[in-house]
Amino acid sequence: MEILITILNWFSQNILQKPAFFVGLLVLIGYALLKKSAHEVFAGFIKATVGYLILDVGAGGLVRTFRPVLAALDKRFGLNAAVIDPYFGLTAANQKLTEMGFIEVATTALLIGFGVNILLVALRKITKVRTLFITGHIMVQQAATVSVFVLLLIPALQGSTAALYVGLICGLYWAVSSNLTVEATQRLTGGGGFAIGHQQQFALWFVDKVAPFFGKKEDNLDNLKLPRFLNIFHDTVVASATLMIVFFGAILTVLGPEIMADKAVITTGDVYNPAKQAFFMYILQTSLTFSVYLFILMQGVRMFVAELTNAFQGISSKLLPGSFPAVDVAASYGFGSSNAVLSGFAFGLIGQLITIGLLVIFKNPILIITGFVPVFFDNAAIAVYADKRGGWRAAVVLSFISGILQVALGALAVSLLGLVGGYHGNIDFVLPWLPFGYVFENLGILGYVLVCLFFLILPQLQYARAKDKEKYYRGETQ
Ligand code: ASC
Repeated sequence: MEILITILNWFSQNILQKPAFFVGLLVLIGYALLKKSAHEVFAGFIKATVGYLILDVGAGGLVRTFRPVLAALDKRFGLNAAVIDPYFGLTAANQKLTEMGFIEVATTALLIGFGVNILLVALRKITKVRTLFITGHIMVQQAATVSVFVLLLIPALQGSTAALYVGLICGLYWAVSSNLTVEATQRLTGGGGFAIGHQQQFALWFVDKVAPFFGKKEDNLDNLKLPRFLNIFHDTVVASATLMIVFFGAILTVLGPEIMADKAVITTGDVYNPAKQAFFMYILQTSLTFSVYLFILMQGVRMFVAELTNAFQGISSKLLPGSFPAVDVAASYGFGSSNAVLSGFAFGLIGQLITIGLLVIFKNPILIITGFVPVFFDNAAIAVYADKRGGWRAAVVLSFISGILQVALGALAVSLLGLVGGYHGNIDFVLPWLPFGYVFENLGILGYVLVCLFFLILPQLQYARAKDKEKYYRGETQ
């Protein structure tokens, strides 16, 4: 017994609490199960582990660059600033979990959640769930954010089985939300055979339902003339750097050189040195440094995701033939109007900027900063799906509304969870997750149970509404 406990402790300390090795191990096991050759298993392990370590470098850099700005904003205006972006959100959630002493929960929950999803699909005759969520980097981010939601807001679940509760609800969310996107995605792609496993499944389901009320699908975005300069935003580095220059340019200009050079305020990270650099260049360098670390971080993500997806896909196709893989939302973009992605980004950004302006005018204690991932990927997807069903009006209105919600409800989420520097920000993580958070906070364990039941009921309703039950399982539109 003692030996067992020693082994478990070792495993927890060295693997579970070190996500890089945990993700590497998942890939190693996945590839071994798929009977890949030893050198492929080894290469997969290395790429997944190194990829995750690179992500850590990026995340550390973001924190270091952001801290001086956060300290100055707090000192000068009593403001907490948060970038609404899942990478900033992951960093903030992990900091919170570390403070709470639950950093290992998120990775364990990821594994449990994946298992729950597999089980729900295996029992699909009962559960009506057809989709397996295999987007690894998204699962890493969501497991961290959901851990904070569950453990912070329901202290009664903070015991030694914490990871079980978080894992169960993660698995339910992954399975059920992606299952909601089957029909909409099949309609969009003309039977592409996949569903969405990303960060806007509830929104896509909703958009697919309401878009037809806005107009005719024949009046689509292909007929809309967009300014040519928008094309530069197809490039992640250009887009994120531009956003950072705009936001940090404005913030640092308002803060001014004195406070950024004050060693009593800026206790960690780089302090501005007026003798060595013009303030304008310092602002530019700080803003661009965010893009550098985001780039590093995404590079790492790409490395481990490719391996994790292969491993997960292999496992699911062996274990669950006939199920739908739920994949990255970017897979849907090629099926929309050529203008849809950039229109969604542009109108979502306008919605975000207006709402941020209102937060500032009304002196909200939390300053929201636009992050690249939600404003681009969520709103692009919303426009793609909306345009397909209700034409350009639906795309414009719905991505604009999404931008407003991302900021307004994102600010509420930051204060509910007491996060510093960032929040997940994607549309599913304001709706439905913010209301879930309030339910957890007010009803405790009962709230947790109700949310789980809500998840379980959704696919049943979808199935009950399907006229042709065989088509439901084949994912054919009714
Ligand atoms: C996200 C996220 C990314 C992007 C990518 C889009 O939510 O974390 O890196 O969207 O998955 O293809």
